[in-house]
Amino acid sequence: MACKRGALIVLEGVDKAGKTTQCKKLVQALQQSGRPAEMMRFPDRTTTIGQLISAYLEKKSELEDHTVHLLFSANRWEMVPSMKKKLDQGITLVVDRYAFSGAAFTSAKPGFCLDWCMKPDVGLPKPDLVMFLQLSPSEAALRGQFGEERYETSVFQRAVQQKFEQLMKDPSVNWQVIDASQNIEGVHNSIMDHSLNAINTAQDQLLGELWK
Ligand code: Z5A
Repeated sequence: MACKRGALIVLEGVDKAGKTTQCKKLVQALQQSGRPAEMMRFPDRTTTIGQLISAYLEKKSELEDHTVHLLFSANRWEMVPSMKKKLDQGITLVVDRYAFSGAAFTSAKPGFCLDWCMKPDVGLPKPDLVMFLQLSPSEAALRGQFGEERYETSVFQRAVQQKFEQLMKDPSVNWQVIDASQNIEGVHNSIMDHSLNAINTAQDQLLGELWK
């Protein structure tokens, strides 16, 4: 490593928990404090694979459930070379959803187990910090109706939440639960504290491999 590496920071959470809002605020705050930072999001709908996923989420196409699961994972793997390059350059990556969403969403479907769903993402760059934005379904409902996309129903979101709870029991991942019912500034302050700790710790450590 020529310089101290950046940290890989992931935000996960249920629908409308404020992930995108907080990723943007975090990147802005880090940049303003002189720390190089960039935002990424999964799915990344800009690539060829991402466009297949986007059409599926928008219900413009149908894909077999295993197939779309593997496409979500491939969409992460295709970004790994550029992620590693940026982290090596000292850039902190703030990521809106990652492999945990992949495993939680597919394993909430009938006939899938969490173990199988995690397999395609084993070995991805391991986040230095994963913050789960916790918000009750009633509080999420106050933030507006569900959209038109696939998966945006309260029954499915409850099943996804349970899968996230199972994933959070894994001590090999640095999970932090954030109370997302606070106002936007309050949530941001908690996220900033955890992120600064992770950035300081990560700079002297090698990047790990997820679930290995
Ligand atoms: N998916 C999958 O199946 N497999 C995978 O591997 C991956 C994803 C990676 C992608 O959706 C879908 O793909 C997603 C999971 C699945 N399906 N679902 N559901 P996406 O990433 O394109 O969009 P999203 O993640 O569903 O966005 P979201 O959850 O709806 O929103 P959010 O990012 O958590 O929240 P937000 O956009 O920042 O805020 C929502 C609203 O709340 C907005 O009006 C804000 O102004 C407001 N807000 C935010 N924070 C607050 C606070 N603190 N107080 C009050 N109001 C607030």
